[in-house]
Amino acid sequence: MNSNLNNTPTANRVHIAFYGKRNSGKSSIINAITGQSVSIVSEIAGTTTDPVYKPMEISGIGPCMLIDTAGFDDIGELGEIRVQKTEGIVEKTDIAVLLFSEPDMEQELQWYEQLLSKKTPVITVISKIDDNAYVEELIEAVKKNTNTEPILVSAKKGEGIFLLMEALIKKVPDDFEMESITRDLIHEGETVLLVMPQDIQAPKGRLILPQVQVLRELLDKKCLVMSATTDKLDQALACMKKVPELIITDSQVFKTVYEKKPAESKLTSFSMLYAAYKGDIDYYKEGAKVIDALTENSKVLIAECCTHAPLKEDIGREKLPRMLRNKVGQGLTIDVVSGMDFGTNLEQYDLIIQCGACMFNRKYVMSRIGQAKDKQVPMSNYGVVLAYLSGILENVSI
Ligand SMILES: Nc1nc2c(ncn2[C@@H]2O[C@H](COP(=O)(O)OP(=O)(O)O)[C@@H](O)[C@H]2O)c(=O)[nH]1
Ligand SMILES: [Mg+2]
Repeated sequence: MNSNLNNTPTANRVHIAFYGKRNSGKSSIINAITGQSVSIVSEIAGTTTDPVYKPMEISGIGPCMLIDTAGFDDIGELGEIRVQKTEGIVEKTDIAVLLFSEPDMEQELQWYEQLLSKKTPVITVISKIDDNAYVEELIEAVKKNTNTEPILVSAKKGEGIFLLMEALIKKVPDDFEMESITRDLIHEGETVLLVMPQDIQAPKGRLILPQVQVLRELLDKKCLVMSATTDKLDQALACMKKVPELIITDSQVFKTVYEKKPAESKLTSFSMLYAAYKGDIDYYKEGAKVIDALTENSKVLIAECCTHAPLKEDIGREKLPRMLRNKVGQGLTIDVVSGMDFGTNLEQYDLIIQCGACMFNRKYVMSRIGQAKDKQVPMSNYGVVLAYLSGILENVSI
């Protein structure tokens, strides 16, 4: 993942994934779109093994991420693993391109249903039309079974690629460009104070992604921005001619900042803003309140996205568990999962606490929330829980 200022972060790109049987021509279409050999094309079925990610810019869409998957008809032990990986991709697909290349389309239609159940827009494609004896038959069957108008493509001859791009542009979800991270909390010409302790957790020599993105957005909004570490908070406030309209703080020092802030200043945290930007803030708030009802017999799942080597005072592995156990009792069971792993038996938990998910896209986080809701498990988020445990959730602007 890149948090370079020049690059659009992966999580903010429209994720477009290609699904189809082995050899249906997925890699060839991606290559035709990107105009370069991103994925290895081969007549040997199963050439694309792990999903291949290609970041690119499509005019009309903006920054996107093309994802080439292994065929969903893959066989054998390894094949099964590849199909599982493809299933994982479904969770983060914003737009799916589903290829049909032969009359037996039972699997294609199963994947179509699965994508629809995730509310993912699907573009159907009939591939290899320059050398496909079943084109007419396929058009009829796809129309009948999916109620979509398939796009006819020959990657070899470059036919239909432009139509496919047009279809992609039309399918970009309306809510994709979440208007802004700071939403209506701040406007042009207003003053914001950012409290950003650069402690042991902070990467050397740079800011973390949420800080970079918020700062950039505030500059785009033409706000006046002052930044300070926690120990310089008093000085920062003292040197401002009028109090800042908004203070955005690192959650770890929420309480300190709340106690020191001018009454007129609204207060929020980077992680609360992200919780709302990436997830369902109302569900998270409800989830945090469940903490009061936890007992030593309860089970909590902490889900973090980064697979970083945990540092001392790691929030997910040390700080939150300690705060929770201090409140509930030392016997409280807390499991921690990281990366794409989200646990399969969610129903055993009384509460799930998700990290800020700065590396994942909104679609993926919403899919996790959907799973929790399906199993009726309350879910919250690091920033929201920290605000709740500090006793100031109701005083946070969001
Ligand atoms: N005739 C023809 N062959 C194609 C076309 N697209 C792909 N192929 C061939 O079909 C085979 C599989 O293509 P590939 O893109 O690797 O399929 P994937 O397994 O779905 O990624 C290769 O031999 C390609 O050259 C097409 O539009 N027309
Ligand atoms: Mg391939």
